[in-house]
Amino acid sequence: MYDYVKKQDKEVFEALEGEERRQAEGIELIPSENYVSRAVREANFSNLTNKYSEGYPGKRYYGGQTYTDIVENIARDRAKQLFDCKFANVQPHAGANANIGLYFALLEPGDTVLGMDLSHGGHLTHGHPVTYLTKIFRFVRYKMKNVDTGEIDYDEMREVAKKEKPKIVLAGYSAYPRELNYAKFVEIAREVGAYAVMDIAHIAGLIAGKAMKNPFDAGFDIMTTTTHKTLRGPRGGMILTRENEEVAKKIDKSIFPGLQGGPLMNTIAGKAVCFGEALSPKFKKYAVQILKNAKAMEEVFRKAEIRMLTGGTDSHLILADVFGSIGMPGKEAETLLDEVGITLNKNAIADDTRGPMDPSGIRFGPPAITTRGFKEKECARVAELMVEAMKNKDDKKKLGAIREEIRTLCKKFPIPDVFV
Ligand code: DSN
Repeated sequence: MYDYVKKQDKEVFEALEGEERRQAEGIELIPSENYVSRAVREANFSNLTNKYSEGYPGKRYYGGQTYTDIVENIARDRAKQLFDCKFANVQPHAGANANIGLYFALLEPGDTVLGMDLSHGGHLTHGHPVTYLTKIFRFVRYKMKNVDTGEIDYDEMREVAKKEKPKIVLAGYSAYPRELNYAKFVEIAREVGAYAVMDIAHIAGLIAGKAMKNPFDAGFDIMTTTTHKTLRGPRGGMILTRENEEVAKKIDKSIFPGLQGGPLMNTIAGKAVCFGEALSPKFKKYAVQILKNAKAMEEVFRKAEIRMLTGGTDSHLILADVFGSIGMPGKEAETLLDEVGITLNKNAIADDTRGPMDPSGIRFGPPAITTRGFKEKECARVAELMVEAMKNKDDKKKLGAIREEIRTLCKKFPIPDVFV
């Protein structure tokens, strides 16, 4: 690995080697991260990185597209099969581009989007005031009714929808651990003549692996996603349209030439390989195991009496109020756990009284360690070690022992190369 970088560029080589070591010897609990297979890595670093392919298969602006067309068609076909829909655009460079491209496809400047309140788990690209999107579109909000159960306030959502007349009713989140009542979203969207859209970035792998429900089955019109989280592909985005061809055409035009230039064909090859893996029976087992592992971690936190937002999880992530429960701010927990070899992220909790750079919570989950082969027992142990470390933050000896145990666990479960 990295032979040519090693010969040519020592500085970059050392950083790459360091990251290889960090990933191999540490426990990755950021719920939006994962490991890709060697096949996905190879496709992603293939010489398709040399190719310009503006346009879509069969309709490109440059010559030499025999193989790019093959690769993009495979990616699109597999995506459609995975998520049971008629149209797929696999060109968005990222989840953010997928969402931005979608807004521009369906909205005029000044139009309204109804999305999850950002402090209750929504995402930057769902209309955070720091994004340029808010200079162009209006974003209005719904929230959880009860932060201890995660129940969404669907009555409030309906009221806001009737009053504000959104063109998009947007479901989806980056820090909300429960499954939604998809039928309610569709019902409210239909009542006000809006598109029902779900950003499935976090749970795409769980939907593809049939461990969670597919929002298309409840009638959602469009789904946007990243491909690198639970779906376990290369970094990138995608937009799926259930059946409306006119909408799918608008989306294609919006992504190219509206928003992006040449697609990253090497990444699209990685997506194609990842979607092939996700269609395999092994992937279904993987998706189901993520949910079991998250439950095992939830149980340990419950016993340790650390408050979890929404009371726990139905998915791959847990949001814990460590400041409220043990007086440790999220940032301190993130740093402390990093030192013992456990990576996760500090995270705001619903209606957090602390600032976003030093919030009350931590967000974590088992998608990456499940790829390593961890089952409930190992995941529960990792959660126990997290609690032990946080409750013994000044005991250097104890923290050293935890670091050693993490290293041993990682050696026992090396990052695999082959997933199918
Ligand atoms: N940064 C991603 C996450 O971690 O949830 C969302 O874009």
